[in-house]
Amino acid sequence: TDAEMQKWREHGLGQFIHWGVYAIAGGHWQGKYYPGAAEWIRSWEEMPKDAYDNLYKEFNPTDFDAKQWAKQAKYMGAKYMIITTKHHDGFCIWPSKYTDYTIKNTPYKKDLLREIVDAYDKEGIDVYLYFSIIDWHEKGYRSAIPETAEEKVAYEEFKQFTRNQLIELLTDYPTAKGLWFDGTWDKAWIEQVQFADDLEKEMRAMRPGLIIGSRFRADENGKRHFDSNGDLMGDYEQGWERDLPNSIADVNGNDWDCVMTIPENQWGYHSEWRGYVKTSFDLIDMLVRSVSMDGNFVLNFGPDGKGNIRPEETKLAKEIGDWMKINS
Ligand code: FUL
Repeated sequence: TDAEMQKWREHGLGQFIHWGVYAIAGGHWQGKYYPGAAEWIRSWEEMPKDAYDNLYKEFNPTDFDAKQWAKQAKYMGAKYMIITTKHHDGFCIWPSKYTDYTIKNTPYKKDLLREIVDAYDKEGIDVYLYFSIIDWHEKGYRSAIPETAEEKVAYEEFKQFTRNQLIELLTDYPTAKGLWFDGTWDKAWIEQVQFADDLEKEMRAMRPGLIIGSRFRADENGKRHFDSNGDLMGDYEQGWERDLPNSIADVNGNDWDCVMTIPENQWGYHSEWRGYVKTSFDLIDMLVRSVSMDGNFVLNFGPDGKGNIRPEETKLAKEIGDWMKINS
């Protein structure tokens, strides 16, 4: 509704967190450097899929302290945060009852999402749930349009699974303000217009005021990134430096946020950043430009497998926070 969107529009700065079992690998497998985005390592041909799918058995983030994360975000000046509940690998940081591939079955056992939501709520930072439609772990998931009868049945099951998980998230984490979708570019999903429409209606009826990211309705032309108004938020994805609008005219009255990585195209934890790493000067410049063009700027953090936010990120959060104290 208007009141919720109005609040979202005024946020200015947000925090994104990509965290999951890929953080254990940290962009390496058996000493080999993975040049892609760390959270994509499962898709690398050198990464054995079953090895990846068993990594969660080692996921034990004993250094994780949600309160400390939330305090740091607060100091930085973030008014909202987006947390990866499930990335493309399918691992759930909440104990979903629809799959075994969750935090519950790791040595850590406890509900990470609950700890995060509670800690950020306490700091007065609105929480948004990132959810990937791509799910490499689910049998029924397909990127291409299902063809055989068997594939079709499996894909229908996958759609119901997706729906169940979304309803579960909205039910069990009622303070979350919205959903930030990803991985909706698959041919199989793009076809599901009616299903997506119905699901969107169902979610909105359950949770009046819910904000839903524009990627939920992807189209093949990449339009998903910047096509929102009303209670959809559009986004520019900024793994690289491309795509920030040039002027307010480009924005065309739409709501948008710019999600930004600190190194080049790394969202999840990669132990070895290569290439250009943005400075607080760069980030503040992008924040100011985003806000001046009626957008929000969302800075991404990728904590490691133990739950530590890396020192480089902590330093930037502090520098941005110092600047915000004087200038915002
Ligand atoms: C992309 C994903 O593929 C990346 O891993 C990351 O999550 C980014 C925000 O969105 O589409």
